[in-house]
Amino acid sequence: MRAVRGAGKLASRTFFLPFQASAAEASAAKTARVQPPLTLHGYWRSSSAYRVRIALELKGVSYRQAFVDLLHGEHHEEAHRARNPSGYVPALDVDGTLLVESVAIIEWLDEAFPEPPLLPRAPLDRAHVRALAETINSGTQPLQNLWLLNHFFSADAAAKSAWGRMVIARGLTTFEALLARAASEGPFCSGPSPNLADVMLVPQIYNARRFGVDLEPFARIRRAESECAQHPAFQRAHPDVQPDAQANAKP
Ligand SMILES: N[C@@H](CCC(=O)N[C@@H](CS)C(=O)NCC(=O)O)C(=O)O
Repeated sequence: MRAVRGAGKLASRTFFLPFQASAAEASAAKTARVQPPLTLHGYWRSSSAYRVRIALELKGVSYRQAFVDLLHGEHHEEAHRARNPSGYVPALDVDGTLLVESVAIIEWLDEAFPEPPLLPRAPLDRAHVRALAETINSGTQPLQNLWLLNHFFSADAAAKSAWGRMVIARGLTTFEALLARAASEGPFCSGPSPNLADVMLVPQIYNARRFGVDLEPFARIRRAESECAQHPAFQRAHPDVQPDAQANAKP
């Protein structure tokens, strides 16, 4: 496992109180100074680690990355199982406390660093965004993760691909219908700024492209994704710009 300090590009950011700081600025600077050291154990192409990178970047908190190479099976090693008993990435080390499960990690981040919020204020809107998140988190990604694909389809690359395309298209069909139901004006999944729904969607679209899913039927999803693609936090979190990204990597 390799570790790169400051891979989040914000690690060296210095916070100074402006001469006449507003209450919000003062509180943001205070939060930044007392931030615990964070280390994200992940892998460039892991969609679950990608979610956490996006959330960290949206929050503007500094973090370092340590890499667990899934292609070489490093996630099965004892050292990684000690971090995450499931053997999955990501795990976030918060000053010695290990957090696992990307959605739990993102919700912790949202509570520890409230600005900008990743969930809407109104309870019904929160339930909607959480439903979008779960459509990906429990309804789509677990059906196409490496473990499941290797377990059921290891010898049959074509069947593996067809299965992946089917389950991802199914999940995105639900996601698109939920977006339509809320009739948000966007341009993000549920309003004018990105939130948990976008954090979950973008990595799943990355996987959809890897599996060759036809995205044409998903107009609302494509709109939100193209808005996210222009957002610096999403750009910094993209797999291709991570220090452990491998040229010519196989899926
Ligand atoms: N529900 C977990 C899923 C984690 C997960 O599936 N991680 C994948 C990468 S995206 C992994 O480590 N896969 C290794 C494997 O399947 O063997 C989370 O959200 O953190």
